[in-house]
Amino acid sequence: MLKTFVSRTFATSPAITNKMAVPSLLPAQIFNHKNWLKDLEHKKYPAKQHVLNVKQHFLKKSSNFNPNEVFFFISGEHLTLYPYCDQSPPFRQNRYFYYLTGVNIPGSHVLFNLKDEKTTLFLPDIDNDDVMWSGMPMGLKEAQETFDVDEVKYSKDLEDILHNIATFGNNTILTTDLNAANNNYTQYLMPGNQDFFYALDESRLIKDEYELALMRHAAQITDNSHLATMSAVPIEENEGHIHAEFVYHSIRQGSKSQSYDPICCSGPNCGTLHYIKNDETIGNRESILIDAGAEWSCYASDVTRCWPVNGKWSAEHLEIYNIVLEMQAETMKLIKPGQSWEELHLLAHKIMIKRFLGLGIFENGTEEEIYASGISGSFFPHGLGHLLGMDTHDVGGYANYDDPNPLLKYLRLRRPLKAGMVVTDEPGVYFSPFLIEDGLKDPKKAKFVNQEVLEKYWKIGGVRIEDDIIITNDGYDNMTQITKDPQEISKIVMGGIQKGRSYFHVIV
Ligand SMILES: [Mn+2]
Repeated sequence: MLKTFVSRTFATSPAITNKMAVPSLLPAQIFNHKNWLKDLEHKKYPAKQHVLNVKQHFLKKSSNFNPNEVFFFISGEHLTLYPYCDQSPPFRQNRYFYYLTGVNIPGSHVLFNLKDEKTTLFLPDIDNDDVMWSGMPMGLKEAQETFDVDEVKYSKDLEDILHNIATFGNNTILTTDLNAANNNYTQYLMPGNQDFFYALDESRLIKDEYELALMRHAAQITDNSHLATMSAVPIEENEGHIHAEFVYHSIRQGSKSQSYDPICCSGPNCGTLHYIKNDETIGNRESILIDAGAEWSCYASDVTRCWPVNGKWSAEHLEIYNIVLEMQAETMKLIKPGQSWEELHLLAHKIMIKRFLGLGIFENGTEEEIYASGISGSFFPHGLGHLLGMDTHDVGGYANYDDPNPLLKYLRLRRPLKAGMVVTDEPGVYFSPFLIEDGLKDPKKAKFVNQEVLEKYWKIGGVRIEDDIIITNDGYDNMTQITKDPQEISKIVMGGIQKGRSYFHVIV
């Protein structure tokens, strides 16, 4: 029997056997299915190295403290309840806490002594009610074996320990902020120190091999989920079905959380950058855009693909798709340490302008004049890409949302590339009435736009292509393997359509 990737088939149905001739696009045939997690077996999340990274960056920056009198303290997230309700929102660990511990247990804390470089993890006290409802939590011995920390204690010891540190000499206990998770200890803590934030963010900026393996695994789940979604058009009548398909396949692969709310749009909705309504009927619209990424062990992936609903690209859709593909390919080629990200972002604008002149959407000016007018920002309003890590828009990019250059305003990464960073390369071209009409109000911009030609493109909404890229010592490594070749995409979509609705497991 065909070992099918779309595993929700009715394997015994004779109808399926008849359809065996359809070329099956199993991920194993497309992706190099290396098991990245295998490399991590018998290794701990490198929390100790992480806390030492933070210390090193902190000492380089901070001259206000005697390092022998400084402690770092961060509380992980607690489980909170919805108001007037005994249920809690999905648990999402504090990323700074996770970076220093690798611990995903609600109600934990970490303390680091810069002088002796000792890390102490505090687990939540055992609560009999919790044990009844949720089972026995991890104990001290198991935690010591599991996590890369020097010592594990229960939280009941924390008050005395912090009190002793804070009342001795000139000690300072730095924390990020005062919040619900650390409000029992606020009197001992100094929040908001900018050097501490700087040290945390600079450390998180550069990913080590362990973190990269987690991210590669997340990217692999995402590749498979995009492939599944792209090949199941017969059961995707509504944008919500696309959303459901992606999440279903992510969970089947062990990823219970998405890195962010999936953006699943059709037709003109593809022009809304963070469209998350995901609830309209696709009907006879021609374009799909899905921006979705599975999360693995608190590490994110973030990938966007577009496809034609019936598998056949309309001329306009393919024209725009190829422009975005070129914007991505040309910028990606130049990715290496030392490269200015602003320069790549602006290069993507220049490519778009050149191709828009070719299509006749832009007219009445040279590439330089049109670039200088800023009108390209109405069609490519967001940044070329952002840092990716535990957060989808990861720390350390130092965006300048007040930049007087409107083309750079929304660029979330404003520093030269460095080996060990992970970035997304995600150019896009959109036909959003809101953005374009706003641009057309300015006659200095409007004169370059042929509105009659523009008419043909509204139906597409937009195209974005987004991959997850590791900056290496001499270039880059693209973690994203799901195809972006328009012909291959066509084949995958049509392969799914040929299988017909009955091929898929769908109850309603
Ligand atoms: Mn992104």
